[in-house]
Amino acid sequence: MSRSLTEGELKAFLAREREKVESALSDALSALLPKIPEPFRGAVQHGVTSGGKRLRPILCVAAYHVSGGRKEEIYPLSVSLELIHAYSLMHDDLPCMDDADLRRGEATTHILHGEAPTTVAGALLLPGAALHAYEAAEAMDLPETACSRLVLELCQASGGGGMVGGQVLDLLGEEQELTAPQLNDLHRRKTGALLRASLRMGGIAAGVDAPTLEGLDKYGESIGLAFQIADDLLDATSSAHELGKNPSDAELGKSTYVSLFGVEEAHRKARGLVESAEEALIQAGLVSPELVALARYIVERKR
Ligand code: GRG
Repeated sequence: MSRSLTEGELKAFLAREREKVESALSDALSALLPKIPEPFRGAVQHGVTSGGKRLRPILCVAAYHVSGGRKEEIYPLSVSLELIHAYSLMHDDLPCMDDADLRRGEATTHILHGEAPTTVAGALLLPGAALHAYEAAEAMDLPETACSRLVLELCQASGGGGMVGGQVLDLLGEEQELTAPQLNDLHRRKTGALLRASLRMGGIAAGVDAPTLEGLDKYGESIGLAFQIADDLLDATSSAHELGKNPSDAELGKSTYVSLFGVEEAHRKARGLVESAEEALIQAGLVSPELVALARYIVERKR
């Protein structure tokens, strides 16, 4: 069994990492906000700073560290992933998508700031994140090829073959019973692609060789799917108040791992994927109690 962090160590690790991520996000916002007219800034600010677990940057930094990377400038690079994630949640909550009024226990961005500013905020964050990633990679003194590759990873994960494509499949799949392969394809793109890119970008920033990148990739793919199964389990077994968000998957008529397999089997699948993630690290010779603990946290979290 791989070495993990104790509960206390994980709590301290997450708190420490979140603080650094928040600080890098605040710097990123200071660069982005002056580029848009003042009335639109509140929506961007809210979407990016209204809480969240900050898992994607934390995974990116952990992958960088286990790959031998030591520069503090990894934090600015890692938050490019969070800028994409923030845009996706803001747009996902819009009336033309999931029409949600509650997220992270608070009113959603369009409820507080209006639909047009929220649409603008998402549109600003998408290229803003790519630009931020490139500039952060340059500030790490990475070679030009690595800087371009990092932006490529971010854009591929966010685009039609990744998150946006997955969201389209999700919208088209409402009120339909999807098969397991269809559900896997949807979530590998919608949720999994950005999580997987988090690991890959950490590895690329550290200059890993191909087999190590492959190990991080496999870990990322497994936790990406495990994350979604855990999300479906939480959605099916917790109230909107406990989760701090609405509407539920059932209210939206969505197929989920729980509707397809039931609670027990979904739990079993999520645990199996965590084991696969740990195995991928072992196979690549990557020793990271942090990544092991994060994989377990992803399926045991309560939010
Ligand atoms: C134009 C079709 C089109 C799409 C735009 C809206 C969109 C792009 C993509 C939606 C992607 C999406 C909402 C994926 C869900 C991912 C997910 C499970 C989010 C929850 O992640 P957590 O738990 O959130 O990490 P916190 O709140 O902790 O940040």
